[in-house]
Amino acid sequence: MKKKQLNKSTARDSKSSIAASPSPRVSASPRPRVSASSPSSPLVAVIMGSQSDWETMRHTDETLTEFGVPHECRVISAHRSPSLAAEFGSTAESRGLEVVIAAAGGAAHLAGVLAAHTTLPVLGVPMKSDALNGMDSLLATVQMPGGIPVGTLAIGKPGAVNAALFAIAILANSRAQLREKLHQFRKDQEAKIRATKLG
Ligand code: RP5
Repeated sequence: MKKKQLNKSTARDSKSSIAASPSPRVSASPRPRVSASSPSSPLVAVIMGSQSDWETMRHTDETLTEFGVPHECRVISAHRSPSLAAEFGSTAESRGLEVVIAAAGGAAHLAGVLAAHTTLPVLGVPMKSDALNGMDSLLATVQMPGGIPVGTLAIGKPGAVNAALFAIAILANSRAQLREKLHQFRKDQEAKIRATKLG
C-alpha cells in the first residue's frame, strides 16, 4: 500500500466564510503550528491511530475539503504515543478546534482518550480490522462509560464520510454558508436517487 504523508493541515477560511478549498497543504511538521486567533486555523482535527488508517480516513479528509472546512489530519496513537494524545486533547480547544474526529482499530481507545482530555465533541470512527472485521474497533469505540461521550459512526468508509458530515453539521449550526452547502448536498443526493433508472 502506498504510504501517504499525514500531519497535514488545510486551513483556508474564516468562521463566517467557508469557501471551497482546492488541494490541501501538507505539512512536514509533526505538530501543525496554527494559531487559534488566525482566520486560517483548523476547525476540525482528523486524528488516526496509525498511518494504516489513512486509506479509510482520506475519505474524511476529502469530504471536509469538498465542503471547504479548514482541518488538519494527524497520526496520534493512544498507546504508542500516550503523552502526545494527552497533549493534543488538552490543547485542542485553546487551538481553536471545534470538533475532533478520532479513528482507530482493534482495542480502539483513541477516541475515548482524546474525549477524556477535551470537552469538544469527539466523533469516533472504528477501523475495519483483520482479526474481527471491525467489531472490536466498533465496540471499543462505542461503549464509553457514562460521563465521557464519544459519538461513534459506522465501521470503515461509511463512518469516515459520515464523521465529516457530522462535523460539518455541528459547524453549520453557527455558519449560514456551510448550512446552505449541507442543504445543497442533501438535495443533490436526493436528485441522484430520483434520477436512478434500473435495467
Ligand atoms: C490502531 O491499531 C490503529 O488505529 C490501527 O487501526 C491498528 C493497527 O495499527 P498498525 O499496526 O497498522 O500501525 O492503533
